[in-house]
Amino acid sequence: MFCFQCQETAGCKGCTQVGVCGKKPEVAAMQDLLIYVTKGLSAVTTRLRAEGKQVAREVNHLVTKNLFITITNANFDREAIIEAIETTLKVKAECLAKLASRENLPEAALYNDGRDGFDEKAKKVGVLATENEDIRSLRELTTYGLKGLAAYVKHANVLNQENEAIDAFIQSALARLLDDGQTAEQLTALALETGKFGVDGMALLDTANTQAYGNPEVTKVDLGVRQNPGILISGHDLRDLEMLLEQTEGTGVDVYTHGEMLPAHYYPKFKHYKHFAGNYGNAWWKQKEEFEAFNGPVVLTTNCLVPPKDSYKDRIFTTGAVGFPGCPHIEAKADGTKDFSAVIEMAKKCQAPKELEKGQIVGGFAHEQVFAVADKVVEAVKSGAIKKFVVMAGCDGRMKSREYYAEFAKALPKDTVILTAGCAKYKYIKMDLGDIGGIPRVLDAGQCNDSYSLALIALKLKEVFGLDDINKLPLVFNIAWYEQKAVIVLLALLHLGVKNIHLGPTLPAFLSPNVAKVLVENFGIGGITTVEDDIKTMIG
Ligand code: SF4
Ligand code: SF3
Repeated sequence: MFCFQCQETAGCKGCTQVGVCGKKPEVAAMQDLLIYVTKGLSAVTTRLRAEGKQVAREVNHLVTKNLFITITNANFDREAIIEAIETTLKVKAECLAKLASRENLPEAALYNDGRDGFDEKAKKVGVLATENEDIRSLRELTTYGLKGLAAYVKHANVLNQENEAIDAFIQSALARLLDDGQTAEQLTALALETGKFGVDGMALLDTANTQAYGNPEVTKVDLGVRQNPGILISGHDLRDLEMLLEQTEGTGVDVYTHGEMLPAHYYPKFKHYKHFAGNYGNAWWKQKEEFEAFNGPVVLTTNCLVPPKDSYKDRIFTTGAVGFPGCPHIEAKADGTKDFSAVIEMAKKCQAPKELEKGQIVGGFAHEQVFAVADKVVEAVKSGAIKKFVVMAGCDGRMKSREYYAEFAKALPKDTVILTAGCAKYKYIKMDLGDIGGIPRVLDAGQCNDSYSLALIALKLKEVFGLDDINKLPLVFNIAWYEQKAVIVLLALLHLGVKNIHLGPTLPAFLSPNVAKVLVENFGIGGITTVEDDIKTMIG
């Protein structure tokens, strides 16, 4: 196996024996093949569109789901991935039959085999199949951005928001990644274009979430537990949460969020559920201890799943793109609804969660909420009460080096405000960093995709201050990344013209020296050093 798509990749180079995430070689192989056949399908659908023919919505959804399945910590179930490959080959054959011409289609578009041949084929189509390291780097940078984008589009789709232009782009980009004729310049342009669609994808999801559940508002979220048995729901899918809340109402079972589901508490619609109890625990990587202590069933709606310990494995349920062998998977029915009754029945027989902590945290500073207090914010900047905003969005992770982010937040001068989104916030959101004239020093916009909100806030500030360039704002970016959703957020920020982003705790292993050089020279992207030095360079 060879995988270097996440920040924790072995030795900062690549996982070759087994994933640091727990992904086994036989799973990695099927993920490689799934990406290959999805690219093949995309070459066919892109040709269909060129011939003026329609591509069914279900095919678009299949492409995004396939990409989502291969995101770090989403799916460890080889059999489920094999089934996705078989489905994709079947759909591809149907699409091929509609084509007027198959001329010059890439090999992946025509590949067809049974499962007995999958392992042999997988050996030839992984990341290392591209020999030139710069081309490989650009191809993977784009692929990972597309995976993140696909995840966000999928969440929007389940809330009935569609954007055919984004799907067409994802597929044409995947098709171009098969094309050996693409130069480094063309692939660089493709990576940056992916960022444009990243903005569109996050906007689509923002519309989906806010239309369905209202605009996030400032909210205090309980960290303690109640007396009833509970269900813990993790991941990013708000529609899954909604169905779970509906189905648990009146059952005597409470619902708690974990990790990236925390921001659900900020949406008005979910506040109506009295049994929506609070947030339990921290970011994904602490789940082994926290799921154990929770006592009740846990529903994983997306990444990040850590291979579960036997002690609580029988309480893990997966849904959507997530999978783990031996854990029941809740499939959506034809109308998109899901039946969580098995989870609820299990919860009723479980003890209430063990309390890990008490208190509350505050969040809900997405675009509308911040726009509502824009005058106050602008005043604070003009008076000098706020000297700088520091965007610390992104992911958390288990590496010791990530303590940097907790220390950095603590060391920031008191006249700075942290803007955050994603699970990176768990490094500092429970610290009492105070406020500036009533404005909390940590403003949490929501999930990683709500980085879109942070971008809108920055654009609004640019407008209010009459600036012609977002980089003239008193705003610095110190982003923590882990998986591929952070890659699309990064590409989206580059598309919006943001320069001098600091990316840590390490730069992606998939950036070759030459590609890294291009990003440094054109966008001023840099890593992190020590808290002390970075405070000096970023804050001054
Ligand atoms: Fe390694 Fe990350 Fe790939 Fe897992 S996702 S195999 S940890 S690079
Ligand atoms: Fe976290 Fe996995 Fe990235 Fe959505 S849940 S930010 S790491």
